[in-house]
Amino acid sequence: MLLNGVQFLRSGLNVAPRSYNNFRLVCRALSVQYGDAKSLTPVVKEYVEKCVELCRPERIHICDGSVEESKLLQALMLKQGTIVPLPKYKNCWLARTNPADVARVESKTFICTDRKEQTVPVTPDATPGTLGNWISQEDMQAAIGARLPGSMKGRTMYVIPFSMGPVGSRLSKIGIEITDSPYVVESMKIMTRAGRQVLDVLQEGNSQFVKCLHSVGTPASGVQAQPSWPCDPERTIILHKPSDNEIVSYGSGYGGNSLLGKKCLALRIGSTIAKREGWLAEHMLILGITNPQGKKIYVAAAFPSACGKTNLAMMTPTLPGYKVECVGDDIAWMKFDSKGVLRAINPENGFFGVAPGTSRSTNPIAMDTIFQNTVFTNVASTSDGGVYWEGMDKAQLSSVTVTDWLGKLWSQEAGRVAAHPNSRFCTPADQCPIIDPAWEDPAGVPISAILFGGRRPDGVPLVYEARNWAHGVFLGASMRSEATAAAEHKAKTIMHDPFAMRPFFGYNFGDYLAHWLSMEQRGKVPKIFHVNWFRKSADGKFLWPGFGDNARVLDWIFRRVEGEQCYQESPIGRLPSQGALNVSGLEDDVNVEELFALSKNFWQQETQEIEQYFKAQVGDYLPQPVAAQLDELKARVAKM
Ligand code: GTP
Ligand code: SPV
Ligand code: MN
Repeated sequence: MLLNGVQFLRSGLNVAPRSYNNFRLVCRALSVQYGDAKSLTPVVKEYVEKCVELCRPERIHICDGSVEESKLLQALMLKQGTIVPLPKYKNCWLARTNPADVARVESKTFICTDRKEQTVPVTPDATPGTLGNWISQEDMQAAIGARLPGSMKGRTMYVIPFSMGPVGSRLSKIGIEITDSPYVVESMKIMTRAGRQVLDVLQEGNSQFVKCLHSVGTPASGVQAQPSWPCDPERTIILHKPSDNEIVSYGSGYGGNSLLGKKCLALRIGSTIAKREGWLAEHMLILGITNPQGKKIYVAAAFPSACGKTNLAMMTPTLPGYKVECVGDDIAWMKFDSKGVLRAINPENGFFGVAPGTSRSTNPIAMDTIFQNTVFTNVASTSDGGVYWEGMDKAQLSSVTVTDWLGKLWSQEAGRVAAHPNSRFCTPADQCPIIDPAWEDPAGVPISAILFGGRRPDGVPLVYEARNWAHGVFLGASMRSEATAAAEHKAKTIMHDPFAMRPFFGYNFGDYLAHWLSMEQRGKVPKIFHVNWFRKSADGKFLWPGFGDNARVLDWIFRRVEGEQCYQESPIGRLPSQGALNVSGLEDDVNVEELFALSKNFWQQETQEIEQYFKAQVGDYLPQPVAAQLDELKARVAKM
């Protein structure tokens, strides 16, 4: 197929574009003429060619990952108005998106398999299903056919080779993201290991990679509401085809919709690879904690989006003698080693963290991380070249004017928020002052405990421990949490979010549960806990101070991992025994009794709700050991 006007820009160098008639020729010619193109393996070239034929870009840019390349892209985005500089900090930028493109769109996210039940449980009652959206091969092709042809017309197509996990590690996976958004390129260069070195690994015979095609698109009308942030919100769609390790995302430039290494590769496609290969790809932070005796363990924790992973991963313990170090804040890939130890890597290279609520008092470590080499999105800006969001120190506002995330002048009396609730910072992980020394260890870190949790204003105690592995799997399966701004759900309803993976499962949740249960046969499984920092009193106030004081909960968990008998049985699981939770030195009075109170009425309703959910959403796919855990819980609650 002949493609006119396809030009090639050698990445990082401001060389004059060359015209070719045929992209195949371009690739062949480049492999001779340009060093970078030579490093594209035949399979990568073939994929790039296919994308060119489909999307018809004006130019091609193969990313090398260099600083010079970033400078080039920043200059381009400045010119297009996509970003503005933040001169108060070093190499920091602010992007304001189209207000219709501010979060993940779960309703427009699909997994494509031959049969529906490979993607989601198919049950008579599941209308609609809430554990993912299935799409047929034909419908996926049609969706692509209706959107992608010519979608990059007039734009540059960027080819981003990236590694999820340390480059070359046995546990890492490679992706090639093709995108028409320079903002995505800059963000991917922070969030993943991207550039030349990844192509070298592919060249060394590891030809496997996940195909990630992304286009911000153009509305059917042909008119962009906000030219500085092109997108097509009406027709946004995010497609995954696990059998081909392929992702196609159209219409959104935001976060998990467009940075395809994150949720699309590391979780949705990742979970299907993990199932095949016998490991776990999870929506979990990883932290190292050292106790006052100098002993260190690693903990992984799954909380739904905007429920506290980044904050826990970087916390500053208020308990004397404890130290927390951060391995990752969002995703964990965990695999048993030959000795049966569960080892985890953080496949990411940066943090895409929620800005609102981040402050010196809640997360000083994040504040020490994010004010250099960072791209902020949808936060407010200040007239002295800085940023502002809800929860940040207000004292600084006395001497500046504030422009909100929509670009309008803002004041504290405005009666609206300055920053979008899902506004974020995108910042390199190695800038974190407490990044763990082993965070890039290709072997991963040993995991001693797994935490599940969510926003539960009522009924659920601060912490409890699973009785055994199957009970722990049941705790993950029955997780619920208040909806947040990370996706399009509006009301503050309590949603089921099993394993914090509801928006991220790559295959049938019933099979996922069976896979989790099978881990017990593969090695030494960690202890499992459920935590809830968000229980509220009758007057609507948080009962627990949270943040650094969550170290008090980690202390109890640490002692349980060490085998200390500091627990008592309860109908829902093991609670700290009387006085076992260290509350000494807490600044405010905490009503420990109310924090741990168990109500028979509440737990009867909760178990009924879980039963209903399993029946409607999981049906016959629910593994028997999980069903048995629910029956046992019901029986214990009945005796309360
Ligand atoms: P994603 O990046 O969307 O996956 O979110 P996350 O799980 O990393 O959530 P994050 O740590 O960014 O926290 C989200 C919001 O919850 C922020 O506004 C925090 O200030 C708030 N938060 C985090 N930890 C606590 C806590 O212990 N107590 C209370 N009350 N709020 C918290
Ligand atoms: C989440 O929503 O869980 C996130 C943010 O971590 S995003 O990358 O947009 O998915
Ligand atoms: Mn997340």
